[in-house]
Amino acid sequence: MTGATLTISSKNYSSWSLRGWLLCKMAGLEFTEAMVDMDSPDARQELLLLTPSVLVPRLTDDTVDVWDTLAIAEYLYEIKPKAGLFPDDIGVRAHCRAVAGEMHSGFYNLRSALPMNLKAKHETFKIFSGARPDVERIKTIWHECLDTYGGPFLFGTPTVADAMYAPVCTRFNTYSVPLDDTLQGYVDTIMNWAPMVEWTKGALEEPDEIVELEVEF
Ligand SMILES: N[C@@H](CCC(=O)N[C@@H](CS)C(=O)NCC(=O)O)C(=O)O
Repeated sequence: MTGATLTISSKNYSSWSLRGWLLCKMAGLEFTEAMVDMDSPDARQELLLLTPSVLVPRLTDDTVDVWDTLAIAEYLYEIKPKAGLFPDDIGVRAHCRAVAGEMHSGFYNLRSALPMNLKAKHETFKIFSGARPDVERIKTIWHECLDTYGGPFLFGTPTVADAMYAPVCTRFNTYSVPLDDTLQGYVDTIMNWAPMVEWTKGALEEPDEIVELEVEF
């Protein structure tokens, strides 16, 4: 097979698919989407079995196979160095990697208590006490970045960090998490960002009720 293919699952529910897809868009990669068909267990199984981790996203670029979101980010940064996926300055780049890594390796309580669901809207939602420190830590990270680099994205222009936190923006919207003006401004920036608008449109067009995915992602 030639060219790049990104294997993803539900646009409504799969936060890791969203991250991988945003990264490919930000890199300016020409790629084909391979959707895991949630209505067909056989097709889903077949596609997922192609992915060593049995998880999505998975990027296949000619003979190169990458199946972890952070690894996809680093691969895209290497093949598209001018796309700005990471900041130019080495210190700022390290900060960006730390912020992106913190999302990649943590926030389990937030991810399980507030699953991504772009179609849903809860006007009032009591956040499980275990997830509250995650919410507060994310608010702190965002404030530090926006104050230091001046916004509108975490590091000024879109970087890997924004792709990592974009699903959190959708969750804060879905579950009406109270935010101050600065943080709400950041959430609005992400939700109105062209690739995010494109992804959201796809999510809203998906069939309803993929019940087994009403859990963490
Ligand atoms: N650490 C992995 C996490 C990937 C992950 O958990 N993906 C979920 C979807 S959001 C998945 O593939 N779940 C299995 C399934 O859909 O059956 C990464 O960075 O890519």
